[in-house]
Amino acid sequence: MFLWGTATAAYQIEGAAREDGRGPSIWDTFAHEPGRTRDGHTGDVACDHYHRWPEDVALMAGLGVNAYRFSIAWPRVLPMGAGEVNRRGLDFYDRLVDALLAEGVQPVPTLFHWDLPQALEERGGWMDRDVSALFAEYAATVAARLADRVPLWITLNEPFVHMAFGYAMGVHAPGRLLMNGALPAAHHQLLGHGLAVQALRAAGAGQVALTNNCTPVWPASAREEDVAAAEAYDILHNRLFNDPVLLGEYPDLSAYTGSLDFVQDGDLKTIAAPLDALGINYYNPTRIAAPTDAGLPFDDAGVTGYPTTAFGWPVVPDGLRELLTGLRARYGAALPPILITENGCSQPDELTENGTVEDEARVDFLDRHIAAMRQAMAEGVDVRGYFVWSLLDNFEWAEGYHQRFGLVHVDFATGRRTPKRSYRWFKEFLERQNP
Ligand code: PNW
Repeated sequence: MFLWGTATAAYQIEGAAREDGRGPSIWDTFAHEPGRTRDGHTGDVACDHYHRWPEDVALMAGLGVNAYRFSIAWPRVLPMGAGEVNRRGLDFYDRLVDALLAEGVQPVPTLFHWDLPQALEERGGWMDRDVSALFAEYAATVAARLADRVPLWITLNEPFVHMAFGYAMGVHAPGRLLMNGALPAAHHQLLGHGLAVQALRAAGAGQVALTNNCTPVWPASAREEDVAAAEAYDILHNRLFNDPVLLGEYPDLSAYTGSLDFVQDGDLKTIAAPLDALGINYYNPTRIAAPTDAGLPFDDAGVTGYPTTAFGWPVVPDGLRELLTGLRARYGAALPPILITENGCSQPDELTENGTVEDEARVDFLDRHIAAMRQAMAEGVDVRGYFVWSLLDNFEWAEGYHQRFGLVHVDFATGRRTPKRSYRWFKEFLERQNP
């Protein structure tokens, strides 16, 4: 069965940040620091999904999806990151899983979507190697409760974005500005992934995947310097996270570091544990030029000549086909089946006076990206699922509530949900698919 779904993440939708024993996460801390998010927005309430989840499950049932990708908040399950388990946190996801299954919607939980327990940040966050093992313990705790009903698990969401935005550039939690010094945060996430795969398998968790955010990298010109810079960027964004998992080795990281002393014997074997699927989040390609200063080995030259989303991201559906066929060409038989675990766009999405949201641009975006995915499948790429980001308008990290990605409009003052035109379009699209 091809999985057609929607995706969300805990901190972006749940709210109830201090309820039922949930501990603080690095995103609570970060969003409450002045100047970190647009207009000081936080996820304290967000979509209030923690209370309104029955309505959200009903929205998915009405949409006709057969899968839902959500994330589990580590600090709800283990308020201090490790040690004492908060039963009420697990109870929430247990109820959600049962409600989804009752509607014929397969739950696809992601164990880490950037909301690290604050207590673990105090010991260094993902810069601390021991956090990898603690992540696997957390995975085991969740699986012990849910593995009997959850057939497919995702360990991490986008370790690249978490490393780059959270640890290198400081624009996401935990707000560190380590630049190239952030590489251990990549390795320890990957090691945590590998250890979590072992823990999930031991708990009888069924299928296990990892989600990477990947981008086709275009050199700004055919000049040798631009081509070399594009290669360096491809290594950082894509290959740093795909090669160790699929091939058991790191790409050449000499443009970023002189030493991989944080990699210990046996780590790569752990990281390369066989996967049942690779999750790919696709938003846009990246155009790269030679660096103009001595800092990084590349410059972002910007993709021009395409329409853009409200975020300013270029809309390039064929980039998805290019990405998927490129992965197949690079990894060959080592590439597991692929799930598109996120694809979508932000749009202004104003609620009109008659209570509708006419988001034609999103309909067009989704239609063309699904066509591009199918083109890649026709060219031999084994894709098993597609999840729209997102079910709901939600807390878009540093952008707060200013970027709307949902098929369903959310009025953040009241929590009121209004399905957009794209929701009706996707519903009709799903009705046309073979069962
Ligand atoms: C993803 N980029 O993040 C995340 O998984 C979601 O939580 C998020 O809401 C969604 O995409 C939309 O942003 C990304 O700059 C953040 O390349 C940044 C980038 C890509 C994905």
